[in-house]
Amino acid sequence: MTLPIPAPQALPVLGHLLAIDAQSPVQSLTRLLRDHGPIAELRLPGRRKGGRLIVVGSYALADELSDQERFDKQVHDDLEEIRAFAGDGLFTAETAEPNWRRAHNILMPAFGPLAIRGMFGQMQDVCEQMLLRWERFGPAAEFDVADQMTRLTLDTIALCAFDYRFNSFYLERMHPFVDAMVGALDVAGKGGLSSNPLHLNRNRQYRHDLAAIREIADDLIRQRQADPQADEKDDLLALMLRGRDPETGEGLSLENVRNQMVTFLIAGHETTSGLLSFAVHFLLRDPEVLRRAREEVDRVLGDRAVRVTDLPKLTYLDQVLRETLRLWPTAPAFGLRPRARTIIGGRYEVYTDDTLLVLLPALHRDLAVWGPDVDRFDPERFAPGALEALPTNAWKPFGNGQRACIGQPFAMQEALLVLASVLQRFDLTAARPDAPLKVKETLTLKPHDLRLRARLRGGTARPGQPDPADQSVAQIT
Ligand code: FDE
Repeated sequence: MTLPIPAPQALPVLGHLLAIDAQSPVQSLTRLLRDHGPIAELRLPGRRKGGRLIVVGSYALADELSDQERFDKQVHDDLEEIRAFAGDGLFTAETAEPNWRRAHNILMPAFGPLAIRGMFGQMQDVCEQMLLRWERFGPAAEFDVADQMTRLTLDTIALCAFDYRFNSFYLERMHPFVDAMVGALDVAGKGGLSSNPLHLNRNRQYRHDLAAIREIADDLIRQRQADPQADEKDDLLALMLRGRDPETGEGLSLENVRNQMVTFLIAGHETTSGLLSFAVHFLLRDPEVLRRAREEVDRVLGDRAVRVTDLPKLTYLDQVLRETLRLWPTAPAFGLRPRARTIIGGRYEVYTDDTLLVLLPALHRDLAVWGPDVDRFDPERFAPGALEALPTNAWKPFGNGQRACIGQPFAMQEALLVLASVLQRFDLTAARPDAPLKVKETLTLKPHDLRLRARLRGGTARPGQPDPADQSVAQIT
């Protein structure tokens, strides 16, 4: 016997539109599931995909849906909109599109552990720029954490992947590419091109932004092709241009390379920036967590710069990052569809055109897994021992299976390095300690208007400066 999927009270025409706050859909859906139960069918006007939109937020259902034999990634409505500029890049491609597997096979090695270690010096180079800036502005200056972290993560992915410098820390306004990307993401989040005549300007700006994104990416490709030393480079772009899929011997078209570049810039910066910003929020709010984190940094690093070999020893910081991603998974949902008509949860029938949205902030607050104090920030949940005891598929901030995040090791290495360097060098304080956390939603989640002050720590004059003799650190020029 199957049952209809429970739907919250709906209005005619508008369906559940009013139950969902347009400014913070993820947070309102998370509350909705908490009150309504772990599965809900939502009726929303103006959806692009056929089929139903079904949101799930329990461990039991997420575990069942993580079976790749039964479910495949669904490029859900929001991702469909990003296709306007990321095209058939990895994030927005259907698994069945030939370009997905081709690019996946070619680019996987570039994100393996060894390759990521090789990017450490460039990550440190960008991190140094941020720290130096904080130092120069001095202890009275207030920084918007998400703004700083976004400059950092954008510059880092561009430098590591394409050997290109956005130099965001030297510019008041961000690089035109960033403006175009932020503008386009914003409009995409509102549904893309609009038929409403009042939106003429918005549409014009959107077309302009899309064209700018393509032009800048194409220009980077042309510069690389014209570079006499291009053959010596072994970054992601080089691999995209030269790599061959071992299964088929085929390479990527230039159009697909451009789509991948845009994809990596988008996927590689907003999410990691949010992760670092939320981690800073939790450290500022919890003196005991901050004390333990800093104790670890001082014990492992002392006064010298972080080396890539230190990272596996920063186990408490790693716990802090994982717990941060539990409470605020910055890419907050992923979509699945059944490969064939099937029954989930023992009683709900689902069809191949349905979108099943796994809502991560709800999954990560399932009382059955995390206990009664799910809202409490507690890195001990990921302590050795506790970590192994967690059920598979209870924590999914990087998605699932073959369509999981290719950038996970990259993002975690970058976040560890940055947190460790910041704690080593500065005393941090919240500039507005009483302000409650506000979470801003675009496609990703980020703390809104979180501000900090950073005072250089006493003792050694400038602890943690990379040592030029150390092979594993950046050459800072
Ligand atoms: C992916 C991803 C995912 C899945 C989605 C879906 O399914 O739809 C997720 C959930 C994620 N990702 C998450 C994240 C978080 C963080 C921090 C990150 N992420 C980061 C990063 C960095 C980089 C570079 C990246 N990332 C990238 C990426 C890509 C390319 C992708 C797609 C893959 C495939 O193939 O599909 C992803 N990512 Fe991430």
